[in-house]
Amino acid sequence: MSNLIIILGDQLSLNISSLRDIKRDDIVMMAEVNKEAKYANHHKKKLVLIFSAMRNFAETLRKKNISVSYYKLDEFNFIDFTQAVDFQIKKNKPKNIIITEPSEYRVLQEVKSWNKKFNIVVDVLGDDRFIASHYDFTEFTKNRKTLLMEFFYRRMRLKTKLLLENGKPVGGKWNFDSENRKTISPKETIKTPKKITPNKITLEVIEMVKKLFNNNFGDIENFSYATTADEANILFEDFLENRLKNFGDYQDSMSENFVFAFHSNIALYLNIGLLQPLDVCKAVEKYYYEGKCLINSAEGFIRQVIGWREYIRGIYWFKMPEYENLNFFSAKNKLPDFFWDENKTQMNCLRQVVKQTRIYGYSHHIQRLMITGNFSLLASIDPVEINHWYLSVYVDAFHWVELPNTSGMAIYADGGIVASKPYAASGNYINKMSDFCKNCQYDNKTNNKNNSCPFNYLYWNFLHKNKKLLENNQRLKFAYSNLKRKTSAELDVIKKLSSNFLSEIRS
Ligand code: DLZ
Ligand code: SF4
Repeated sequence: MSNLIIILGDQLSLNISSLRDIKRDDIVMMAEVNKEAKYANHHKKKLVLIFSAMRNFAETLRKKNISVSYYKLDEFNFIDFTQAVDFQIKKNKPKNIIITEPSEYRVLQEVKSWNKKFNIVVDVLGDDRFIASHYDFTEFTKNRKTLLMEFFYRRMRLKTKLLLENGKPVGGKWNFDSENRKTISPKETIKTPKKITPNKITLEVIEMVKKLFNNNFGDIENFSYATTADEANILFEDFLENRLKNFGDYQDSMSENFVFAFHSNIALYLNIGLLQPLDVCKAVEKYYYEGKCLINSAEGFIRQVIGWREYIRGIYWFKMPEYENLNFFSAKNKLPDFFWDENKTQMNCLRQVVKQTRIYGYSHHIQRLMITGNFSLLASIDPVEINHWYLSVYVDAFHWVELPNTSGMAIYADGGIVASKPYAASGNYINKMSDFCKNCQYDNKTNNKNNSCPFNYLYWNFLHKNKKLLENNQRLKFAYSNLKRKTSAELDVIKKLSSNFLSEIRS
């Protein structure tokens, strides 16, 4: 009797554990299902990416003489994975089910129900495409007062031996974050990333998404992302050759004039399995050793992949399911409409970021953290609403990576598990790190006028409102000593402007 191997939409890697011991008569099942397609208002390009990459992966398996049962959404219209599995079991009567552990809590619960429901052995294998196992992360958490990323990252450097010489970090320190903060001069020329021409499968999926998901967020036009491992490698090579060199210096910089800047934009491929974390890090390390980039670029890139990405996944599994409901500031405001339509705000920074997001399903990490995230923090947006937004609009967003990045890093809803302080900032920071303010109708220099930059008064309002919760945080000492210098008359104006602004976006 054959086994049924299930491959999920973010498990598109030939080296995945579920395929490792595949036998000749085993059958692979892949299914496009309504529940996954509809649990968020997924960006149209995200749906195209996932369905096309799934269909392309099925073809790759078939070329290796593996039998694949593939269920398209517009042909089978299955409700969820369980309905697809039920159909498959009735058709093939497999001995066992084999599956690599789903990356998301919700899906794992569904998989766990199959043993009882179908009276079948379900073999859930670990996902060793990640560098840290669940065991590694639990070991890291033992006897620790805080779970900050830095110490976890050092363990990952030791484990992978990346940028390590005789057990010591290359360049003399572990972290070059302080050298990642230059702003890009308008004179700088940046080669725009290579584009992939959609293949036949992608064109077919585009038509399906237009038909079934026409009202979802985002533009579907000009889809040029990779949908196979070979194509993703072409795009990664393009980053290595043309952008890695400057990535370190400028990774925090933001501008109206560029979208991807010197970023790699490979999270979407890592997260669905078209690229492997260790492979991309080794390629970057090689570039550094060959003298083709400086340490701040190589270390900055590797930190994002083996440090931050793995750490976020560790936090997700360590803290779920409670993590989803955390709301440290009891934030309750609704997400403003302009998060879905940039024309509904005059705040140029938000306008630009939402516009890029609508077109590409992408904005880089500082835009996510310091523009949309910072705004949501200062404006007390309900964590459920802002998490749903991030999960929907970014092509790389999956629950395991989106939730801790948003609730932990961007809006501090977890009360300091991930971040050592809330990343609250006034318009001053945005003005320093971007060119958004020069084309904005709001005045970045003041916080007490009707046309003052809303980030300015919302920032002081936030600190004032949450004084009890935050004033003992050592990293906010400077901010609170500045707040103390404000007169009560100044604070009254700040509170009034904030309340007016918030009541406007609430309605
Ligand atoms: C995000 C997504 C979407 C939109 N659709 C599917 C799908 O139809 N079939 C599938 O196997 N996976 C899909 N995914 C990815 C899943 O939501 C989820 O992230 C993974 O299955 C891991 O838990
Ligand atoms: Fe954003 Fe304020 Fe700058 Fe306008 S002035 S772009 S609202 S930070």
